[in-house]
Amino acid sequence: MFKKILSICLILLLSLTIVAGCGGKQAEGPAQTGQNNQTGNESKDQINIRVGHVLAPTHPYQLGLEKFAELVSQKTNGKVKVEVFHSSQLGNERDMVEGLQLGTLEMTLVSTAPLSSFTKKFMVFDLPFIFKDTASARAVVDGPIGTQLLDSLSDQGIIGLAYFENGFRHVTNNSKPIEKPEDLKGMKIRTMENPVHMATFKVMGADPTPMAFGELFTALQQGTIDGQENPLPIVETSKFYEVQKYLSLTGHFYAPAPLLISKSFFESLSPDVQNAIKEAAAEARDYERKLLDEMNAKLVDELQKKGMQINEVDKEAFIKAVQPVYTQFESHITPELINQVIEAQK
Ligand code: EAX
Repeated sequence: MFKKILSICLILLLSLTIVAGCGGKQAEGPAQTGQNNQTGNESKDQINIRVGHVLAPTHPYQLGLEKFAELVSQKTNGKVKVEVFHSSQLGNERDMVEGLQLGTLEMTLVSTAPLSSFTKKFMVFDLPFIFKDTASARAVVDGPIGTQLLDSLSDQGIIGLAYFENGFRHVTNNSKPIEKPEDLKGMKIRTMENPVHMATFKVMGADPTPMAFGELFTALQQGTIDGQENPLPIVETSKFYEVQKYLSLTGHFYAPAPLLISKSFFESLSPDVQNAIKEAAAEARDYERKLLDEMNAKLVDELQKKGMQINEVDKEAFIKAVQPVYTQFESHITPELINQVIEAQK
């Protein structure tokens, strides 16, 4: 009897020491990355940054971020390691932006459209046809207006580093070429989760269906939606040409893509590391845009070769049809900011 009690006590003691041993290690692992940085104690420790995005590993988002990682490592003599996660591995765009606020994620690259639910003024960039061409759009986002909007994210616990680019968005679908707004009548078109985007397709008679990017390919494949709208590099790298027949060059929205970092994380870094990150962001932005320009120069031909039927549209008819959207969102964006963006392109 005594022996039995003794062995039970011994087993209990043993398992208690094992449990105590495990408990210590877990706390250390993933959290350390952030925690270590958050405490600003960067002495000899490696600083690890995770940056997430939702697009394919062949898209300029990924290639631009890999360039960013390379530059940050160079500028910090290997002290800062940036790991890039593509294809929504770290969540959809909205999740990742919230992750920056909570400090559970260090960085993300997203289109501006999801930011309208964090700062309404960003909707000025979502207004249809507000930008006349790529050069004008880049000048506006890199100028005082774009900078002011990025800075406005600071109250939300987010720091905007630079504007990468997604680009001008075009409509694809499986039923017919879209030449004028009425052709969209009754079509179920996937949009980003953004009120201006949805209102724009609604006013043209379509049935806007907001959806996270990660669900889009399957929805097109299964035919739960008729079409979607994205820039050509996404139609190519996300293989939408496999599930969509018609591509109509509407160019209705220009999508800037800001590179964002968690404010609490950024402020835990030393000034030299902060500067390295800012410099690398600007250089990688230019690199990403150059890749997009090279891709866009040849994609109409390539997508045609891959079987897509591509058409130009009656742009004036589209611009006329979407004017009510400006009136609808003027109070949220302010007429002053809308005019500033238009004037800045003159
Ligand atoms: O920012 O969701 C979309 O259609 C966007 O183009 C994508 O999230 C990239």
